[in-house]
Amino acid sequence: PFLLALLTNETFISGNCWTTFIDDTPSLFQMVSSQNRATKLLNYLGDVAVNGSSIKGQVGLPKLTTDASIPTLHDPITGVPIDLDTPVQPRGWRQVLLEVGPEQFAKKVREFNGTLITDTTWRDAHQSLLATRLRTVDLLNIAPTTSHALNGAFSLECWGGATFDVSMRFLHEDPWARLRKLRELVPNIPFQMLLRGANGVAYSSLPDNAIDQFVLQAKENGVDIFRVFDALNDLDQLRVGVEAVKKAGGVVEATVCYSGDMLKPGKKYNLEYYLDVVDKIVDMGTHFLGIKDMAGTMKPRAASLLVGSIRAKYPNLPIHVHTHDSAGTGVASMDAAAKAGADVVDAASNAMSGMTSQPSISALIASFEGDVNHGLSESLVRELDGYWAQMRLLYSCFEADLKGPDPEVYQHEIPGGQLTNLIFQAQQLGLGEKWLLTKENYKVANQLLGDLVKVTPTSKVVGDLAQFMVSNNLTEEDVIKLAPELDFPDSVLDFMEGLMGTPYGGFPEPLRTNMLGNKRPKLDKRPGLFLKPIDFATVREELVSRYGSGVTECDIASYIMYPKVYEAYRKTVDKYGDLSVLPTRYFLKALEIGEEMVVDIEQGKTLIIKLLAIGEISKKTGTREVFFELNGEMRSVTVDDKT
Ligand code: 3PY
Ligand code: ZN
Repeated sequence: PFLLALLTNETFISGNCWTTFIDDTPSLFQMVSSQNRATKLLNYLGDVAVNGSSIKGQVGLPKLTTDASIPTLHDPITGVPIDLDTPVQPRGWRQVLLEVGPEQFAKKVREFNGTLITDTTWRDAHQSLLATRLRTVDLLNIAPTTSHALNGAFSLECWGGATFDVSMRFLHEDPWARLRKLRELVPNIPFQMLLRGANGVAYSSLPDNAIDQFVLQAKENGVDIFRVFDALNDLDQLRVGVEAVKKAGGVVEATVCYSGDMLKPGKKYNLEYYLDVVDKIVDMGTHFLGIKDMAGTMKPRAASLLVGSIRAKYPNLPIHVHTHDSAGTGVASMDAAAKAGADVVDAASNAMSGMTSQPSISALIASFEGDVNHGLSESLVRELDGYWAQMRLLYSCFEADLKGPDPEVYQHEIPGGQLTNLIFQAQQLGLGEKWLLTKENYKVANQLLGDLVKVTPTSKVVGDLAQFMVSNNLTEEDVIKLAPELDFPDSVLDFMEGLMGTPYGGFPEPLRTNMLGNKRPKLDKRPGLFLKPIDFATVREELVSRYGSGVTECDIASYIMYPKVYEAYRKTVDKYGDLSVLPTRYFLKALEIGEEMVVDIEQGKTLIIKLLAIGEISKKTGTREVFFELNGEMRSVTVDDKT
């Protein structure tokens, strides 16, 4: 391509060039790079045309077959259409944060007369309903509208949790680029991320300096507020994340995870337990206290009791409550939390709410009406929602197809995102009838492991053990008796070794000893104390030698968090280029013969691509030639036929 660009360059053809010609003509390289990008994209589209989409978890095709329309917002008072190019008035909470810093920001939120709302649509809602598959392009398309419509929101939860892993692993996107691009379009609303304490956004602990470096990059690339939790409420593990956020200058929301139903007599995790954890979190120092009800088992009366008790003890502590609507009581619980003194509660855009996701913003606003100020406009929230209704159709192929609330969550205590995942896996494996058994065994596995606080990664441990029991036909007694011989899933052994911290009340014995045998050691302190600190210079050198000098601190953070996933992601980018620019329906579905699509691969560089024909399979190579028209010119790519 470089030679072609050179040979068609007018200055070069005219002979009017001298030795600095190449240096003086950077457009030559831009042209080559655009051509390379276009060819790579055709490789992807050709592959989908021949083999169909290979995105993991996709069942069927998107139901939305047109571009999603972006709703026009109207001024709630005058009804006049809002011009998105005019700055949002009045200012949002992010300007407050930037002006006064985290401490005063927290104080001002505490002083707000009412309860603010965090919109989780861009993170937890799609993690819990659509297997975390929402792509950057669909967030960017609605970001300017969101910036106006939700100007009064406390925050947009938009990063961290499973989104980091999934965007690289399954969507072939750079999570950091997502964050930066969204940040540019939303300057007024604080961005919030979910950090799994000493596990970062991974599934077990990393060296402390890896967490520090990751959090610093997250802060510098656009995250304002860090909800930091530890899946076992292990304070030593939590502290690693909290200290990293403090050092990076972010807003700390150290969080207590709420598991089960504390109102049930005899529960291990009762009010006294939670209040003790809260005391320790307060001692640690935090700007906000997070309460994370990841399964949606915090009934309204429990929300009142827990939030009310903390409020009474700590009148100045800002409290932020998170829930899931799995049992159908999410709105009632958040309403109760607000009335008991919570400063912020979580909800999601209506079309992305309910069931395993967060409760609906509009329903929450309706239940606040007349009692609780919240700072949002009901009509703007509704207008914005039109977009998300279309997204549910676009991402229909990742739906777990839940039909209604599952009050059984009070028994099995499966977190929202995991519940969707397990149902989906059971359907995929044709194990519909085994789903009931999986739920049963989840309870059994939880008891075997000592009744854990269940959230990533411990919820995965319990889920993996439950599935292991189902697929090997094991009872509780079998697991206990056969523990020394069984080949348990890695996650279970990681947990038993102590790589996720220490559970409240200690590890279950003798099961721990029997499971680990002499295969694994038993850590008696937090894992970070045993892990060798990362030597960043060496990691940088290694990545530069593989990927060139453009390696950034964000690349280093991605690689440390998920080395194999990062390597695979780089390989895909090398083959197909930056796929994040491709409209979702073409990412997931083949073009029809004769169908034309438009894609902006970079600013000012638009490709018009038409699929012309798919050639016969070559018996010798097993490949097909796929013919396109690219900006009016015929192009073809050769694709392996894997069908
Ligand atoms: C995550 O860690 O990804 C969660 O959403 C936990 O609830
Ligand atoms: Zn959640």
